[in-house]
Amino acid sequence: MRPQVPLPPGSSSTDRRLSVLASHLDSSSSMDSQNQSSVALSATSNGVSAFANIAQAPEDPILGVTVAYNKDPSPIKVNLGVGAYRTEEGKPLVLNVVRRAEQLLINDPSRVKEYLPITGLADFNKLSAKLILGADSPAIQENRVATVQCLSGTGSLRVGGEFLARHYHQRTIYIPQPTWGNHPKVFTLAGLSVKYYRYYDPATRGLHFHGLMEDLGSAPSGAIVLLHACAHNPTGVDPTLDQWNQIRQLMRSKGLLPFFDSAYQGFASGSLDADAESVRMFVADGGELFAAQSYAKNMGLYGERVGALSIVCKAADVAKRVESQLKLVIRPMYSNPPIHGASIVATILKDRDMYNEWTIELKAMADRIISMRKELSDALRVRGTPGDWSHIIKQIGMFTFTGLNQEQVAFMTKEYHIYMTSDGRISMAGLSSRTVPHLADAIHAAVTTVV
Ligand code: KET
Repeated sequence: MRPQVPLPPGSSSTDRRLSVLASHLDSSSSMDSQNQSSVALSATSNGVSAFANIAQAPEDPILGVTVAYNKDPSPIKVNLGVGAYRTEEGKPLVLNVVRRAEQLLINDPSRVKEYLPITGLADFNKLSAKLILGADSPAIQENRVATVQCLSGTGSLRVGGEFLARHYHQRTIYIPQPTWGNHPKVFTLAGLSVKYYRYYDPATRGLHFHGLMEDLGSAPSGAIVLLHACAHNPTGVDPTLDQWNQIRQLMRSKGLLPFFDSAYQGFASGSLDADAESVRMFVADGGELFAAQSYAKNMGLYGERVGALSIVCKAADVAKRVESQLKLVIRPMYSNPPIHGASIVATILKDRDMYNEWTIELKAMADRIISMRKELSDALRVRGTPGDWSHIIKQIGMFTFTGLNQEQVAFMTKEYHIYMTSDGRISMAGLSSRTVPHLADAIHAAVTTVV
C-alpha cells in the first residue's frame, strides 16, 4: 500500500479525504508499488504482458448494441438501440441551423483555438442557463446561478456528482427505478452512494406515483434526488404537472435536493419551454437545485460533447463560491472543455433568427417521432398482435418501453436483425415508415412465439 502523501499546510479536510481515498484505491490491488514494478519489469523481459490476466469487460448495455449492429452483415438490420435521431431515410441528421452556425464560425477570422476558461465559454453558459430556467428567471436576474460548460450531459452529471460528494452533507442520491443505465455508474464513481426510488409500474405501464411519493417520503432528510426533467429514459413516462407539484412540495418539505437531468429538452413535446416546466417549477419556489443539460439530442451535437451544469443557489455570493469550487473539480479532470460545440450553441442561441430556425427543426424531429408512435401502433393493430399496445402512443420522448422481455428481445435480434436494449426499450427516433412493418412483424412474432 502506498503511504499517504503528506499534504501541504493549509490543506482542507476534502484534500485529506481525497488523499485517504487515493491510498485506499492503491491498496485495493494486491501488491505494493515496489512489487508491482518488479513484476512489470520481469513480465516485460519475458515478453509477457503485465496485463496478461486482465479480464475482458462486457460491452456497454446501450452503446454495445451499436457495436453488435455494426458487425451484422444483414441488409435488413435496424438499430433501435442508442437514442440517436435518424431521418426517414435512416441517416444521422446534422441540423441546417448547425451547418449555418458552423459556416459563420469558419468564416470568422477572429475565431481562435485558445484554451477556454475552466468553466467554459461564458456566453454559452449564460444562454444555457436561460434556456433551461427561462429568460425571465428570477434566479438568473439575481445572479444566483453558477453555470459551467461540461462534456455533454454525462460530464455535467459527473461534475455535479463530484461537487456534491466533496461539499454536500448528504452523500446519498436517489435515482428512479428504472433509469438511464449510466446514472448509477456515474454517481458511484463521483463518490456518491446510490439508492433507488420506485418510478415505473409494469402493471399499468405508467408512473408508480404512490411508490415514488412513499420512497421519497422515507428518504433521509437532505438526500439528493435525480429527476429526469422530461421524456424519462427508458420508460417514456413523465409525471403530470400536478404530480410534479406534489413531488416538489414533498421534496422541499423534507429538504431533499433536486438534481435534474435534462437530456431531451424540446424532444418530448416539441416545445423547449413546456419541456422545462418541471425544472422551472422548482426554481420558482426559491429553493436550490442542480440541472445537467445536454445538447446531444436537441441540437444533434452528440459527438461534439456539449452540455452545461447549472447550480441554482439561494444567494449570489454562494453561487460565486460554488463556481470557484466547481473549477477545482474540473481542472484536474479535463482542465477545460472543448470550444467548437459550445461556439455552435452560443451562435444559435444568441441570434433570434437562428434560434427560431432551431425550434422549427427541433419540432420536426419531435413530430417525426410522434408519427412513428402512431404508425407502429397502427401496424400492430392491423396484425392483431395480442396485448394492449396503447402505451406506444402514450409514452413520450425518444423511447418506447415496450414491455418485451429479454428473451423476446434476443429473438427479435436473432430472427429479425432488430437491435435494441435488452430491457425492451426501442429508440423511436431510429424508426422510419420503411422499417415500421418489419418491426411490427418482429414484435408480433416475438409475443406469439416466445412466451
Ligand atoms: N441523461 C440521459 C437521461 C440520457 O438518456 C443520456 C443519453 C444522457 C444523460 C447523456 O447524454 P450525453 O450524450 O452525455 O449528453 N442517452 C443515450 C445515449 C447514451 O446512452 O449515451 C441513450 O440512452 O441511448
